[in-house]
Amino acid sequence: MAMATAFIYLLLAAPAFVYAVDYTVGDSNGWTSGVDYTNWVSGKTFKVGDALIFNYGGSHGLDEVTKSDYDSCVSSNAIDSHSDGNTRLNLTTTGSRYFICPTIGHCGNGMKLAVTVSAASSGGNTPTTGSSPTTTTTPSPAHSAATTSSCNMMMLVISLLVGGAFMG
Ligand SMILES: *[C@@H]1O[C@H](CO)[C@@H](O)[C@H](O)[C@H]1NC(C)=O
Ligand SMILES: [Cu+2]
Repeated sequence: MAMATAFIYLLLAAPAFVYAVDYTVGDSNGWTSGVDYTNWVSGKTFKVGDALIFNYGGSHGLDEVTKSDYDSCVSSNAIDSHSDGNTRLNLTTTGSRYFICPTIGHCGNGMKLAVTVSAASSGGNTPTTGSSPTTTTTPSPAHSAATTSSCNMMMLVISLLVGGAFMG
């Protein structure tokens, strides 16, 4: 039974990993001069669990800054600075993040990136209430259609596992 329960949690947690995306900033160009990062960002959706990977040469750096410093290309109050040439940033919280290159003139010429991170997809939620595999719960009327169908899916999975546990 413990095995079955562990398996259910694995199934619930899986979507968060399935949809996590590692974004290489600027794709093959990397983090450098002459790339339009506003264009690179457009059409992309960043979610908690995704990561940004910055690849850059020694003439560049990576500073995370406030929006106002991003707007005015000021790196002296950087929240965080990196210069290792291959920086991975895990997006662990929702909200906007701002990055600039601190090398003189680069940010002004467009070497700056703003991303907005939204919550992970709802399928990745982990349950907070213990729905024991041996009890059946009736979806409450408050459930949305989407939630109800995922509840039904859950009950199916649980039934299969409980069935499997008895047979095995
Ligand atoms: C970022 O995520 C990767 C992959 O999930 C993990 O290996 C790494 O330890 C994380 N880094 C930090 C600083 O949390
Ligand atoms: Cu630069």
